[in-house]
Order: sequence, then C-alpha cells, then structure tokens
Amino acid sequence: MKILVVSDTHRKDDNLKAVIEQEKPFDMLIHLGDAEGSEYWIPEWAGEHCMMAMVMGNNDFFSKLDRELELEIGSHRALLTHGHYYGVSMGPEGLADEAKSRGCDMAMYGHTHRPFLDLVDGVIVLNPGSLSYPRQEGHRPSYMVITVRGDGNLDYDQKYL
Ligand SMILES: [Mn+2]
Repeated sequence: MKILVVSDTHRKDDNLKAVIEQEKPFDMLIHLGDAEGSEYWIPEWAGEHCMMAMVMGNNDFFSKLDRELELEIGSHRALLTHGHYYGVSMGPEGLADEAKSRGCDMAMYGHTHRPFLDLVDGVIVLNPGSLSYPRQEGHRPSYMVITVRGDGNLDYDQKYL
C-alpha cells in the first residue's frame, strides 16, 4: 500500500497537482491541514479509488474537515493533526506526548512547513513539509511517501520537488 502525505498547500496547488500525477498510482492521500478550500478538489485530483484523510489547519476557518483523525497504518496507530495545538513550532515532544496518551505510536503533523522524521519518546513523529511555502533550509517543496509493507512495517521516503 502506498500513501502520499502532504501538508500546508495553502491553495497554491500547482506543486500538489504535479506530485499527484508523478506519484500515481497510490492508495491513500493524507493532507495535514491548511488546504484552504482545496479540500473540495483534492479527492478529484487524487482519483475516485484513492482513500482520503485530511484534517483542518489553523488557516482553514470555514472548513468542514475533521480537526484531527486517528488511523491504523500497517501495524501502527497514527494521530493526524495540523499540530498547532501542541506547540510543534517549539518541538515535537508535546505532540509525541499527546499521541502516546491516546494509544498512538505514530503522529503526523504540518504547520511548521519543515520536513521532519524522528522517533520521539517511542513515537514515530513526521511532517512532510510544505509543497507550497517550504521554510526549511534550501526551501525545496517537500512531501512524503509511506509504503506499508506486507508485514505491517512502514518505509518512509521524504521527497523534494
Ligand atoms: Mn501552514
């Protein structure tokens, strides 16, 4: 199973559309917030057979999306959140704590526009970065591909445009 993970597209969708075409076929698309209205179109771009998991960001004022989701991914249970409630701009520890307290061993977030992947206090924490307004050094638009292997383990591929 192949999962495309993106975040913080902020309605500037050219890179998102390019990545969707480049990575097809994939089975699920995860968007971690700040789609800013494009959440209505993204499922169409991804294709009708693609599973969707999208959450609200701090700029999604009128969104009908869920604030957060919890999802089984392979042998893991993941908390999907934009992350701004957990101080992610200061560090991933608060989010790791929250995930743990909910029985999740994985957490995905956005908001910082900086790619991240690390084991934090026993929790796999990741951020695909932003395809539209990257803020890490070098400012390359980024996203992540997760592959669920047959044994339930995951492979993580941080990618850049
Ligand atoms: Mn954002």
